[in-house]
Amino acid sequence: MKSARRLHAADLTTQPINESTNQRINELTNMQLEGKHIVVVGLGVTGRAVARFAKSRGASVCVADSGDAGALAEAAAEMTALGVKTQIGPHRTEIFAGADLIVVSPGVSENLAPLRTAAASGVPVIGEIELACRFMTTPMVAVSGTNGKTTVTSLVGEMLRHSGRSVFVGGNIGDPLIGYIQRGQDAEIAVVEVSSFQLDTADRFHPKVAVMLNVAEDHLDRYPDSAAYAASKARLFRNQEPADTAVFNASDPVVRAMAESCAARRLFFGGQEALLKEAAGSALMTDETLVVRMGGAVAEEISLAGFRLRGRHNRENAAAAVLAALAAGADFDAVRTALDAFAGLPHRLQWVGTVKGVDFYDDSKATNVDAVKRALETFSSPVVLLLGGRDKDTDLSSLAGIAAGRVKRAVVMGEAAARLASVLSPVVPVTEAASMAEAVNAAFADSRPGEAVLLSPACASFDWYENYARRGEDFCRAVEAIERRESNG
Ligand code: UMA
Repeated sequence: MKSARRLHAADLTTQPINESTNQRINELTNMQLEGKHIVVVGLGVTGRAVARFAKSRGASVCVADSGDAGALAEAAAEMTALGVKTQIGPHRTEIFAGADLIVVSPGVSENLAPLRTAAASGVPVIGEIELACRFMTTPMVAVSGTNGKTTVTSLVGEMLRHSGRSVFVGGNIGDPLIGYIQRGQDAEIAVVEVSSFQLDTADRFHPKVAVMLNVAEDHLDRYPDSAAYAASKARLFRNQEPADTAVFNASDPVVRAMAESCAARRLFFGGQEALLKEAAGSALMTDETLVVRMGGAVAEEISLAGFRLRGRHNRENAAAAVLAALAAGADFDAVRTALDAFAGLPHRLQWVGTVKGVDFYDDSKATNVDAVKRALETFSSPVVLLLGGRDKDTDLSSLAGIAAGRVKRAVVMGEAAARLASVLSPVVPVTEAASMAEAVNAAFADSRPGEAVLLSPACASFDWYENYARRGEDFCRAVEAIERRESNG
């Protein structure tokens, strides 16, 4: 387990790509991919989109993936049909050595030994976002943070659409930016969700509006400590200028520290008026409203009475989205309409059914401790909590304090089951389950009418599933099986 240390301002500055490497990238990306040899790492959503793009620009492309050939057969066949080579199996140094450019997927660490060797010999190693932003002409709103990114990205997109703008919504949300470029960049504005992994390999990424929602402990299997993770997030603002806008969560100390060194116009949201006073614009949250002030204008009130998402964290998401959308040209009426119309997203504290008075919620996207805390805070009734998966080396100990008084039983599963059981058993009864169906059945057996069963795993899904969505779907299937059983019996 890694210890978190305090964040220092120096942590928030990262080294730029040096000038000679940058020149090489420019030569390649000034529409001159033709005839060049590009190696793409990862045959997932990103790698395939990069390969299609590079191939369409006349490059010779090879995609390397260290995964299992059987699981990747379909993706590999698509590439072969396009004339793209694939190299499945452990990454081999010689594959990378002959490249003119290497483009890594977000899930691939640029610190892999063969990539470091290639970089040391002068081959540029960049991420998909970096490649994309060399071609991007559409102005961007970029949203990052540990939790809430997809909700806010979607909300901003809706607010701009309701304002009559044509919008591309993509990035880490699932539709890579490079795919949008290949399709011809036909939107007036792009709203892009960006992860720390994507920011790590992006140097020239320059959003007109950048939003940082929160920074909590996550991804410590990829970063040496929490400060390194926060430094990676802070890269979101590094190319912003005074004509740009940055939106910060005033209640989050790590996010506030990022604002100190940001050159853009700074907008803040939060629940404490005192923290918003110095801002160029702000959204003050109360239980039922947002009081929005942009520049010297008179404050405008936005009611949250019709906003259907639960919890304080979702009011924060609404506030962030409102500021970002207004900064990107949305109007107040459209913002209000979008907030009222927004029904939430799958696998994010999503109600999936009620059986014999027990409510079931799928929060499979809660892949870190902070997200579980946010979810539990929205319940006033006792909760049976289902959690577990791959724990990403994060500190799980604070779950005990979060669960105490809120959780009546924890059902643990997956690779982290034993760690979770040792953390939680001093405060709540714990059951260990060997499958999702077993976990859901155990939870239901211990629940009474008026209570809730919540899947909010605090861990990644990759021990048992392809991704968090598949895990959420498995949870929903188990709930449906109980529904059928109970209605028949
Ligand atoms: N692989 C290698 N070598 C390695 C590691 C992985 O070859 O060292 C291969 C794997 O075998 C696999 C492929 O890389 O076949 C997967 O690449 P990837 O993990 O980058 O996945 P993509 O399908 O390209 O999806 C990525 C994002 N995934 C991650 O960041 C882990 C998706 O975010 C994103 O939607 C998509 O690009 C489009 O931008 C997912 C996510 O969990 C939802 N993101 C994290 C989060 O939100 O917390 C950051």
